[in-house]
Amino acid sequence: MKKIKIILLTGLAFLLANQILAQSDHILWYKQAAKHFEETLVLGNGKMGASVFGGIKSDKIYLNDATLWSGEPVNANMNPEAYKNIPAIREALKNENYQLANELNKKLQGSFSESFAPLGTMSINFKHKKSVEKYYRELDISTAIAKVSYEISGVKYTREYFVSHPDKVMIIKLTASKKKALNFDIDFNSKLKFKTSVDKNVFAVNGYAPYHTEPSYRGMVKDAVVFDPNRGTRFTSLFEVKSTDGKITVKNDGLELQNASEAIIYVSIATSFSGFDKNPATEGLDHQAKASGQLLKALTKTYADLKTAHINDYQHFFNRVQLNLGKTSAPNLPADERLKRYDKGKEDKMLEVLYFQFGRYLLISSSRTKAVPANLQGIWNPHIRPPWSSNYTMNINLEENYWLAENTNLSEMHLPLIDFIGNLAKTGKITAKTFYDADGWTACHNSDIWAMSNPVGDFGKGDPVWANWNMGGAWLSTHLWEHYIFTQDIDFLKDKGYPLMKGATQFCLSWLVEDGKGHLITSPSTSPENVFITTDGYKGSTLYGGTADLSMIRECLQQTIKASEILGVDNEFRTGMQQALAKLYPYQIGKKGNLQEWYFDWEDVEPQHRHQSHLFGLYPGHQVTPDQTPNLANACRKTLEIKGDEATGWSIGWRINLWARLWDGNHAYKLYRQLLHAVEPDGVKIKMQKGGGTYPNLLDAHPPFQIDGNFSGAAAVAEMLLQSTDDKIILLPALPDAWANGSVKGLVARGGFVLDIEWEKGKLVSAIIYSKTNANTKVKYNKTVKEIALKEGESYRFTAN
Ligand code: FUC
Repeated sequence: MKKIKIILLTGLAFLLANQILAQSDHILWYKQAAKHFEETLVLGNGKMGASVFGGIKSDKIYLNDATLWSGEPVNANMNPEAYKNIPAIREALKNENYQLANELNKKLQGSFSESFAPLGTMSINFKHKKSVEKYYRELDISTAIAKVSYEISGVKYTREYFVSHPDKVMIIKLTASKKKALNFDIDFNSKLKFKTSVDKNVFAVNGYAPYHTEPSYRGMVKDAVVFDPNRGTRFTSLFEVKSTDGKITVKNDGLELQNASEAIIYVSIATSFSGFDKNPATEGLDHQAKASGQLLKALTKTYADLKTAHINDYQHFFNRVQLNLGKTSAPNLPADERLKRYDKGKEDKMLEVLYFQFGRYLLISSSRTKAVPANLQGIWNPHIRPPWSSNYTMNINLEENYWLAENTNLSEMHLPLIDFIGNLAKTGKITAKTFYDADGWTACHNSDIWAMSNPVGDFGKGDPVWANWNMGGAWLSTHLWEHYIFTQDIDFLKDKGYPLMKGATQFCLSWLVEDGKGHLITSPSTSPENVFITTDGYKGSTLYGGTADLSMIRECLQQTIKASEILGVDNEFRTGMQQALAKLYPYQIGKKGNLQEWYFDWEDVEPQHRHQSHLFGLYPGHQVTPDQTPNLANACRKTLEIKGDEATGWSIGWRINLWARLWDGNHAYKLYRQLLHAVEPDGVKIKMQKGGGTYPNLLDAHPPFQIDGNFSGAAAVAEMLLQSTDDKIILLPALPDAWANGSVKGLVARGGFVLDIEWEKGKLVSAIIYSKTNANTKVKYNKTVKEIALKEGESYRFTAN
């Protein structure tokens, strides 16, 4: 009897440990407040960002607005005669004089981009004197709500924070379990210029961003951050407190609340940004009216209503995808300790699910502002000269931010990028003409909220290895096609997508030149951000016919051809595209069995370099697959093997997707674990080659913090479970042994399909394929291929038998 009791009790304890105390797949929690930015809980409504420290005596919250950048509309016509240097560069390259070509290439440079600006820091300062017990801080990504709680002398204090998209404000609710125990004041500080004032119950901040900020990597240059009261983007930040029982005092330096048991803080932000081509000082939005309109409207609602509206809005997107990777035996630990434990090789499937869903959480929270995509740090940045200006880096990072948008069922969050591409096409038309004497439009290495599209480098001071890359138009145009092929939105393709794709293609067609051996190539060319060694031992970056350029152009041409066929337009133009496509210099396999990065089979200065743009055709492109092009797939594999598994966060994220496309689930999984390598929060220390991973708040570490790794990591999980092309869906193409049992609901496949997949012991059980339109496709699992034709709203159950 006693024995049975013990067994029962042990069983119960086990159950409790696994069910109730088991690791969460949606909550990150901590036993302490954040000390560093990389420990804060990030919240956002797609425009306003907040990074919550949750401090006990003083709770710091970094505030951001996606539209607050340094700078003003860019003069795209900044170097009108740059193109005149092209014949000389081409001549030097023809003569294999790479050094001269590289020097001349510097003449094809313009100004640097502007920087994403930090709006400021609000602090909620408490009058606590005694020591604190039971401190707890969490972010629940199933509701997008953060919480803090603790006890002091038996009094329980709680805080609840969210940033609402429907109500456009940040809300913080504070409670104390004892009457009059809640006492705090609120103040504000900023690295920007600002003034505070009182307007009835509102503590108001009005300020402005620099009209120019130099990239941080330029060091201590003169006038690195310049302000002018009559220039730059303006902002307003309003704070109001509502309390049922406390006394509120509003002063010129902040707000004070005394003797309350409950309070709600409302924070409303607006900027004067009114478009990439509008001067934010003279043609800007009425930011004061906007901020106060938002605030007044929110104040009329109850806390419960605000919270319900926020959760409903957020979950409308978030709940579309559910991932289950089976049972876990991991104990319930705070996120920081959990990462460290996982880093030692321990199992924690719920953390793997959490990281995937966290990527989706971040995209919903940072990408809902028209034509303002998530930047290098999403929308969360405390630095006035942030790493790499927290800008849009288009030789990988901006595109990588959006790899998860379509396949993880967040297509609406792709739209800010798509509209931004529309802006880039406008400045990019001038860039194409003035820098490259070319038709259409293109964009280069960097951009910013002003949609700058010129090559950077401060008119000749930049190293062409990064400054001169000009394939932004070709790469970005693939996002337009992907948006169409996933959504099947033909109106989008006709009205918005195709015209922009055509413009990007026109640039490619007029930029291509003959190599003298019957092929088309780019000249000059660079391959992000790698350095070759010629057979003579010269180390350089300007060459002709780089593989990365050609694979982006190939993808752009293939997709624009298909789009023109679907729309039944531009027959003659299509013939031109087809002819060019057939003449592109093909992929080459090098003596090491690798996919050649350079026109010739040259060595690399850094064979393990983080960039791998010449593998673009494998991922995110669709030119290389293990079954259709096995030799090229093997060459890509060889390149990845040479590169090894250590890299920066974004590079690891990309490599997971590359291995997934090689259908090597176990290698992809190995790198997924690597992406979750625990990195200490240490501010802005930069590591260029290795050391990528994850900070305690689950944000990606380049290092420093860069959000692309989060997004590509999430995209890669989907890519391991489901791949698709225009006419094929592949089920579980790269399922790792570690994920033997599981299910996923709501992943999206090209062709307008939504899938629920279930597997056991590493084998498919079934897949339900739901069609959003009338469509045909082939469904493949291992060797089984079935053709299906579905009407809008119909679904099909696929089993492997
Ligand atoms: C490119 C990369 C760096 C970094 C920066 C934002 O220049 O080479 O690693 O991600 O962009």
